[in-house]
Amino acid sequence: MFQRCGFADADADLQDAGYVVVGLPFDGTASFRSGSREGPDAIRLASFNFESYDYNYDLDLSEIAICDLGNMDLGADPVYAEETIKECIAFLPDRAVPIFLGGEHSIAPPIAEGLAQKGSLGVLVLDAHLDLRESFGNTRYSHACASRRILEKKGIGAYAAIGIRSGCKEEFSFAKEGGISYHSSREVHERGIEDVLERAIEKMNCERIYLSIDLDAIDPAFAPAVGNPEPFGLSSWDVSRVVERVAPQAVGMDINELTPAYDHGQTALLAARLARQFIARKAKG
Ligand SMILES: [Mn+2]
Repeated sequence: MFQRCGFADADADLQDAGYVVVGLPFDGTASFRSGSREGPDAIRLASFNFESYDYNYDLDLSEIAICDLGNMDLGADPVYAEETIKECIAFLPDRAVPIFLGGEHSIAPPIAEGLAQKGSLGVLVLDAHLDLRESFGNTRYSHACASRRILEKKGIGAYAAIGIRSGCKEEFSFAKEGGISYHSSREVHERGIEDVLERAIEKMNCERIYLSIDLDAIDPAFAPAVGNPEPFGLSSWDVSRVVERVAPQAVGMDINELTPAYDHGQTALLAARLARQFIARKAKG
């Protein structure tokens, strides 16, 4: 009789919630394929494909207090979007672990800034791209500058990127000169995700981690519907392993860059499954 909406099993009110889902439908700086503003609702729709019971952790997501606040009205101006996202972080109760559904990757810097105000924060980024440009397309707020902006935020005590396989020469020089920790997808392919992940986390050496998943970190074979697809990426298993390892100490996560118009559903399904795994793993403790 009534159409389902919101993320599956997210039927709690904000004041009771341990987890809060927020849609950030912003794609104002998209540089190749736009449409990630449709991402949050595509992930929500895909989330209904899955059982509420997660056999990996032997718990039922319908018994976990999850709230879906819906989508923020972010418009198309990146400055406005950044300010609005910061207001959202300040508004969220500390008790609720946020899961942000993008939207393009430029949603991550204001989230990291807001969460860093609540305590020193390490940011772990999964991405094909270094995103270390000073500016791109005439704006410093571009999704191609996301990691550069994250690194500039106050309270970011540590940073690492995994899945890297694209950037301009200046970005790689900037990373090298600044001692910025990044791991290529080739490294993951050759040494395995466990080894790379442990090295990255050990070097970060921090208690509070924010996990930002740009879906283009994953190989286009598994996640084709992204703004800037790059072959030779991580597998779905690699990313699942990252979620499993990081969730217990994570203070939040985002999944960004899903462009549903280029999907046959598999990218949205993977995004939804990763979000559900994050919640289940964290709830397991
Ligand atoms: Mn990227």
